[in-house]
Amino acid sequence: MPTISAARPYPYNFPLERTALVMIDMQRDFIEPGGFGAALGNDVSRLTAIIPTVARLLAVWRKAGLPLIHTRENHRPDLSDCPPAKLTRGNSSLRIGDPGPMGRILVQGEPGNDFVPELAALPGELVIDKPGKGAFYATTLQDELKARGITHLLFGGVTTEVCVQTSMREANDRGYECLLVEDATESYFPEFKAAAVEMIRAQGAIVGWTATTDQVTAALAS
Ligand code: C5J
Repeated sequence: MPTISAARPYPYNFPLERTALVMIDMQRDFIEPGGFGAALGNDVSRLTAIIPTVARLLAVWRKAGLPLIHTRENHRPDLSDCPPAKLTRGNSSLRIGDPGPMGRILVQGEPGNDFVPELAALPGELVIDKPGKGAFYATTLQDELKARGITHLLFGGVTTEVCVQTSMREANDRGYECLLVEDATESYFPEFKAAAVEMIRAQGAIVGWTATTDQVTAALAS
């Protein structure tokens, strides 16, 4: 079984046949100017900067032939799956469902809702559309993981303290052994990312472990 010896707070073992990588919301709506993230007043450049690292992680994972799951935060075109509290929240004139430069904000099928081109899902890879911040809420993710016998999950994606951390906590509560790939995730706020990474691995991995893309790569090569 591969081990990431340098994982924090202590080494992380993952059985290859029971481990999946979950890449959270690497969508144009969060990462490119003109999307939901930018509409909320965020500078997206921190998120754009991790695209090459995430692409490297995906390439290593695919080469190893391991299951890769991508998520997208979005809503049906009639917004029937969007709670009013989410719809009215925000500090911008552009809200979920409104037309923006990349189509309707956070709506399924719109150009902005797609993955950034460098990180597109390949045929055969599972894509989970999720109406919430967590990847388990109102989705088939847990059934899909059970069907594949998955017990260990590595996480990357955006944003660290919102959809990534929420999904990781949901997974941890469901009994999955979770690890956050810390340079394959990012936040609009560096201090929030730093705090989330610390919270996850604090108290003896209370939510899970953390490691870098290089450390994951080295463990897979060994
Ligand atoms: C947010 C996400 N930040 N994917 N979504 O609204 O983290």
